[in-house]
Amino acid sequence: MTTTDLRPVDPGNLSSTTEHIELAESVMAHNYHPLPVVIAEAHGAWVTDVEGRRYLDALAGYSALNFGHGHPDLVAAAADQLVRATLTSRAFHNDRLGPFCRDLAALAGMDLVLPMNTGAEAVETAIKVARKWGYEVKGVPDDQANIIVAADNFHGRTTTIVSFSTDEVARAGFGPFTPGFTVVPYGDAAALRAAVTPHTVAVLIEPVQGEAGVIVPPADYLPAVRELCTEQNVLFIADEIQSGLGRTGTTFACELEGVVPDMYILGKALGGGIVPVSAVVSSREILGVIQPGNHGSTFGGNPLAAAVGHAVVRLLATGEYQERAKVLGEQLRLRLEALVGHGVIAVRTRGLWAGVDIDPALMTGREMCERLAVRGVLAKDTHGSTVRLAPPIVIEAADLDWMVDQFAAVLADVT
Ligand code: IF1
Repeated sequence: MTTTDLRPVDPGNLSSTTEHIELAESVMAHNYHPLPVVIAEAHGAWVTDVEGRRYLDALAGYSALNFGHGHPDLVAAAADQLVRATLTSRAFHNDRLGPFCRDLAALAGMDLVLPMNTGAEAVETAIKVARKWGYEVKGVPDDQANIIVAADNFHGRTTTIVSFSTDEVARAGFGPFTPGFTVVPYGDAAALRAAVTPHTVAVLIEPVQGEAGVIVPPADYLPAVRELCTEQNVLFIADEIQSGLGRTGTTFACELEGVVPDMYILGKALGGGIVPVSAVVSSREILGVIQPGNHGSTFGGNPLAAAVGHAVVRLLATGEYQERAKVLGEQLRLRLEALVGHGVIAVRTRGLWAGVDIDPALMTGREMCERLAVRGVLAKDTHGSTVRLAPPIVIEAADLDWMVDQFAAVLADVT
């Protein structure tokens, strides 16, 4: 934990947390219910609020900050590119995009990359690619393509994506919904097999479900999905937007089960926490169905995004961060498992990523996060009593211990 690199906070015209929150709430749509912390600076695994208080960031931008706030290599790549060229449009080539896509494809063991910006856009891209592949390669009759998804999924917020959400808060009020999706229980290979029809073009799943509470499927699930998709000529699309790029101790969560999907959907950490960068990465046969005019984006593949994304790929190519997530993840797992029976009902971990179910008789996940914030740890709850812990991979081992100490202290206060 270093304080020397932190400059004094400049609060501008707003001096207190309350004033900032009052302003924000008076001028913003109410689509979030943030914890009452107003962040002004962030370095590595730590953030500082407008009043100079420091917090350990145990959410890491929902894993968009796998490499921490302000990673020197990523900031350097961005700063260098900022003064060269930031946006060209895809109407012209730029000198950053080819090298980025070449190295991202190599990292993923695939052929082609389709760059976009946000995760939801990349999911939409994958859906379009799968449908077009279904009509042109598989021979599905026009407008009959079906994609199988899992219950409790989270893939983004567009109208099509919420069409196959099972979360009523995310979905209700936004119809009419896009047809062409079938929902089956997560982790149940037999249910998946039963849902496949001749019109099925893809299975779209998270290899570990994030929003659902860091749900790790049974060990034989992803291999069974792979086998079924191969056998039935169906694309296996892995949404690795949250699980991918080092978090689980491997480059992709699918690797943990020795499985290679047909398409990876990447986002979050691909932008290094600096700019939104997402991508679909797949084989030439599959992504080759996209022709000029079929798909695109004003910002997708811009040189600033490509420079930062390329720097992220270079960090991952060393394997250093994956290894660190694995080692620290083991420390996190051991420490959290020791809390089971002491206010914690269950813990699920995958690398440096944990879902902790708190005894609902003690408090909600939200209350736990409020109490953690008072103790200097920023985390986010999900579904009632679950708290997600996913600090930046650059976190120091001692800080990781301190984080769990705060978690244990909150529980000790109420048990
Ligand atoms: C929110 C959750 C995390 C994702 C997966 C696609 C996307 C996401 C697996 C879309 C986005 C986010 C978005 C954020 C909260 C968050 C989240 F709780 F909702 F599920 F991370 F845990 N696939 N996840 O996790 O990516 O378009 O946002 O770039 O929407 O409130 P995006």
